[in-house]
This record gives sequence, C-alpha cells and structure tokens, in this order.
Amino acid sequence: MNSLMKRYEGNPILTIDDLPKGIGYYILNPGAIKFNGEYLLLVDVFHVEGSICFWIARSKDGYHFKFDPAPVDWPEMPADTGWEEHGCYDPRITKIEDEYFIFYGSHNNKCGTRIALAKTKDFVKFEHVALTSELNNRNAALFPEKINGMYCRFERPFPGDEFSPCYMWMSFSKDLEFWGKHRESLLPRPGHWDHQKIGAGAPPIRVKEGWLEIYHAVNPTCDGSIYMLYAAILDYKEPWRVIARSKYPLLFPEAEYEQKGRVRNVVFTCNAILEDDGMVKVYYGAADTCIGVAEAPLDEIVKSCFEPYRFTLGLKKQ
Ligand code: BMA
Repeated sequence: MNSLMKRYEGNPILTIDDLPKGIGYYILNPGAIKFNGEYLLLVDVFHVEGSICFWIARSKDGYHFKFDPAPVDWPEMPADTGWEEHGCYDPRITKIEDEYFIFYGSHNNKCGTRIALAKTKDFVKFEHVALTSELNNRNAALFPEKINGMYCRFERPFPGDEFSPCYMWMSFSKDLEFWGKHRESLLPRPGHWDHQKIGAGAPPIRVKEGWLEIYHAVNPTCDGSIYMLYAAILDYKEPWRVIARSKYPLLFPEAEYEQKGRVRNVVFTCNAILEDDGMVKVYYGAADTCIGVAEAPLDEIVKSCFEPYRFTLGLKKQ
C-alpha cells in the first residue's frame, strides 16, 4: 500500500451487519468526535426504505464500535424553511465552547442538496439551527475558532451533476445562520490526482504552522471516479491562503473494501481526531458501504505537505 496513513488491521470497523438485520444496505461517512470519554461516530445509514439518516456508534478504544439500538432522534426541518428533507448525510462535527455544531447535506429528492446546520450538547437531543445555503452546495466544515471575529466554514458549491469540476470555497457568518463574504480557497491542481473536483473533508485542525485541512479529491476515470484524501496547510489568520499541500494522497482506495461496494474506489472522511499522543485518526466511509479508520502522526502529515516534488513533469509548485 502506498498511502501515507496506516489502516487499522481490523478494518472495516463497522459494516451494515453491525446493525440489526433488515435496517439498511450501506453505512458510510461518519462524523467523529470524542465525547465523555468515548469515541462517537455519527454514521450515515442508507435504510431499506431508501432514506438516509444518522445512527450513533460508540467505542471506548476508537476501534471497536457498537451501534445504539435506535437511530438519532433528528429534528424535523421546520416548516418555515420551505424545505422538505428526505435524507441527511455526511455530518461534520465541530466543537465550539460547550456545543457541537453539525453541518450536513440536507437532501431533497426533487431538487438536490443544501447545507443544513444542527447542534447538540449531549448527542441525545439535537436542535435544528438553520438551512444555510442555496441548492447544490455541500461539504461544509466549520472552523473551531472564529476568523477575524466571524464564524468561518468551507463549502463546496457544485453545478448539480456529480462530474463537473468544482472546488472549495469559504464563507463567513456572524450568527451561523446567514453566510456571506464567499471567497475561493483550495483549487484543483492541474497534473495531480486532485485536478478535477475537491471538497472539505474534516473541519480544520489547529497546528503550529496554521490550519491542517484534510480534504477529499475526486479523480475521473473512464469507469467511475476515484475518491481519495489529501492534506493542506492554511494560514492561521487568513485561512484562504494556502501555505503548503501534500504532493500525494494521504489515503487512496487501495484496500479491497475501499475498491468494491456501492460506489467503487472511495475513501471519504468527515472528521479527523487529533489524539493527545500526536496521532491523527481519520474515520472514513469505504466504497460508500462500510467504515474504516486510518492513522498517521500529525507531524508526518504536516511534513508531507512541505515535501518537495519527486516527479515534476508539468506540476504547479504549490
Ligand atoms: C460524494 C458524496 C459522498 C459520497 C461520495 C462518493 O459526492 O455524496 O456522500 O460518499 O460522493 O459516492
């Protein structure tokens, strides 16, 4: 395997078989957080009825997880939003003070996806905060600190289909409800695996060099897309400024459970956890079917962003 991150040998750590029989077909792309001494995954479950909703899985050691007996009691979308939610997916959890904010894709079968925000203090009671984007936007990841006095997030507007080029933007908000001051941030890199389509992975992690962003890249092939993970270092005060970027993927779908499933060749993350010993754990959906965890020391991930190129043909030096 060539990926920088090391897969846990017990992967996949969760599959649909860990839920009671008859619940669903696939599980994927969990939000991940440490809460009250437990690792907690907020998992997308594709139910037998066709909708997607969240179930929590818990673990003491970060590797052995057990699902709660029932799905999360997710708040109904308020009628005054005028938006009917048929599924919620790809939750990204950010802790700010004593609250956990969750940006997720709010799906409507007739029109598509918008970014919604929910919050919780205890992972039992969840509250709707706002519907925070127009149509065709997702992959929102909230920074854990304000930037110049404003909440800041990544977002990823897209043209509506799954195949056109698109990339990461940022927007800002005073109240988490209304988002503006949109600006470009990470762009695709010609000549790299991330030359076509990219989006936030995990909410950024504060590092001494600035912010570490683990993002996903989508590479088109004649036979579907390959989803992989990359890293970038962003300026602390002006995070739209890219300081360095990994030259090769942190995680590329090389394992069988990442290459075969509902959507082949996918590793996709929504949260990374920085451990006290300096290891980064990335929980990820594999082939849109099951969940794995991969790890690497933070220092190595950061270092990989600053490494020089080895194969330089036509590559942009960023
Ligand atoms: C993205 C998202 C993810 C999914 C991935 C691969 O566009 O929709 O939820 O895991 O595609 O299918």
